[in-house]
Amino acid sequence: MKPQLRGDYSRAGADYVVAQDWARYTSEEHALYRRLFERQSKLVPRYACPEWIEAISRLESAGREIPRFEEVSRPLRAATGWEIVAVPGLIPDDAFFTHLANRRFPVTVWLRRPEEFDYIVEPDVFHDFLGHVPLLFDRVYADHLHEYGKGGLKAMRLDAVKMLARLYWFTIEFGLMRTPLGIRAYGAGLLSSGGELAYCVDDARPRRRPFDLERTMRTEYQIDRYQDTYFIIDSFEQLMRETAPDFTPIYERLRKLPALR
Ligand code: HBI
Ligand code: FE
Repeated sequence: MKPQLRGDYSRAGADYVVAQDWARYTSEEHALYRRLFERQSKLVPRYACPEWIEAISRLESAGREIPRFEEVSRPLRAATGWEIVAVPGLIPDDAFFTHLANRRFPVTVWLRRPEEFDYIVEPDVFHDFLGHVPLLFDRVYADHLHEYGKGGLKAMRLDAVKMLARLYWFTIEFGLMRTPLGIRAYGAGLLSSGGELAYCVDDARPRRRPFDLERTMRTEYQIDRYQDTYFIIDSFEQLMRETAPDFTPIYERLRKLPALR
């Protein structure tokens, strides 16, 4: 792993799973989590997709304190067969994809520091939990992410992870959805962001393109600022349908083409 990663990887097994050790969170950390949640709560009624809003309403304790993963895994298993596993932070692609391919979503155990309230580069428990986990209660999204995990393992064999990672970035992390209420966010990087959640919907500057599989795979992204380009899906069914084909010939074709912005 890259040495600058923050988490404690010394206790992680080969699958990078650790114990959440919930009792170790301090009351300051729970309070910081609650403040992060409260800020997002003011934004999501206007900017989050309906599936996310529906799911979060079922997780009543989600905003009070840092959640106990096991307590959320129980209803999640019943709903879509997914569960949460605790990890020290970013993990290698093969471990990440293997978890997804087995309906296990890796959630980082640690919480950002107070001075990172507005912005953090590495995913923390707030991003991973609040951004990703609620949508795993949605049957179609849940099935899609399972397929993505299997596709990731295949992309590794085909040396195409970079292209697949762009698809992930512009959908699962920064995706927009057209709804009867207007454009809404379903990407976890948006749902967990204090600034970009309104920006991605309201601001005139970014490009907003209809979802285009090959274009997402060719589009470069920035990890340290708001996106220049967002892709809009019509529904999770559309995302599922358009990502269903075998990517092998697509990768072969696209790897010879220049990247887009
Ligand atoms: N690890 N914990 C964690 N979370 C991620 O989102 C993640 C990861 N490792 C690799 C990875 N994402 C990406 O390389 C893939 O989605 C492409
Ligand atoms: Fe994420």
